[in-house]
Amino acid sequence: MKFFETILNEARQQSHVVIAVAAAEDQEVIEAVLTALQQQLGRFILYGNQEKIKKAILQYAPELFQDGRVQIFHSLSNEYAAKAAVRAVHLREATVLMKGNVPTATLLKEVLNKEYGLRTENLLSHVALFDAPHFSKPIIVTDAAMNIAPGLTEKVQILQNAVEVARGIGISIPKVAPIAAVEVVNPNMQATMDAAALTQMNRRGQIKNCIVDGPLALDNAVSMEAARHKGIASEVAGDADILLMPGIEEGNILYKSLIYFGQASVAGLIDGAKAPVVFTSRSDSAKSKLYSIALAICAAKRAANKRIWEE
Ligand code: COD
Repeated sequence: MKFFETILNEARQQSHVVIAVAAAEDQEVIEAVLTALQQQLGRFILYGNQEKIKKAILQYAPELFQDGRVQIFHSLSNEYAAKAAVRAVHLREATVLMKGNVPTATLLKEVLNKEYGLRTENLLSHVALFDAPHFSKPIIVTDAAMNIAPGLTEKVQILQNAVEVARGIGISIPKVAPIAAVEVVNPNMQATMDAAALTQMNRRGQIKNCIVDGPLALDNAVSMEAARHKGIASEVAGDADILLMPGIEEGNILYKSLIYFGQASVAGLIDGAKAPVVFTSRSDSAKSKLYSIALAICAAKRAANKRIWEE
């Protein structure tokens, strides 16, 4: 996992970043937080059942109680923990939010809260970065967890969020493949129509900082041999950095296939909000949770730099 090591190194340089964890009293979440602290990644505010959190920390790494990089705030329930963690980011007490032991929809509803949430004028979307020893390069899949059935307008923003994340980890002009079942436009297949429109929007400068070409089927997006076999002449075919999936079902299935069949490691976050949200499934390994924290720290740094340029 060479690429994830690079991201960990990059994130280590942002030691001032504060991560608010919503419902931290989960063994895997605590393990990820403690590993992150041991790896010198940021500082943490943990919301949830104080007694359980303390017990878990004392069990795994009692020395971390002393160094002041972790604070605990008691919450009566996981819902309150989600609210409190979101509020902390809203009030800029923290710069990254992390999902702990709380259902996805509960946390997302808090993030979207109009009064104290983390909404911006952008669409929020899920971005997952995968790497595996046999991959020739890391690959981003979006959106596997937030937007259920995006239309063209939403796909533009999902794509742009993924491009921002890619640029945050050093892929300056990412190649984007809008994925469909086939690589030709078929008016009966909406994914191919959207892919063609996105490609043209990119050519006309409506979608910037990336090269978009589609529709592409999964094989000719990631395999040069498959692309050549189909006679596809494209800068993206066989070399995509970002796979834009047609909907949440396809995105989620690809996400889990890469982990379970492809032995890939993943780092996941929600982008487009006021702050990146570390977003992993319960089934993701502690390593994946660590990589997700590192990826979110890199995204927070890029967002901060962008704000400075824009102000
Ligand atoms: N970005 C920005 N604003 C949004 C977004 C978004 N992606 N989604 C909804 N909003 C805004 C709307 O404009 C509206 O103002 C408000 O939020 C509520 O919108 P609803 O009523 O459409 O949304 P909710 O609250 O019913 O649902 C939003 C969820 C994100 C919870 C919903 O889309 C969802 O359940 N997504 C799938 C999550 C999931 O189960 N993932 C599983 C894999 S881990």
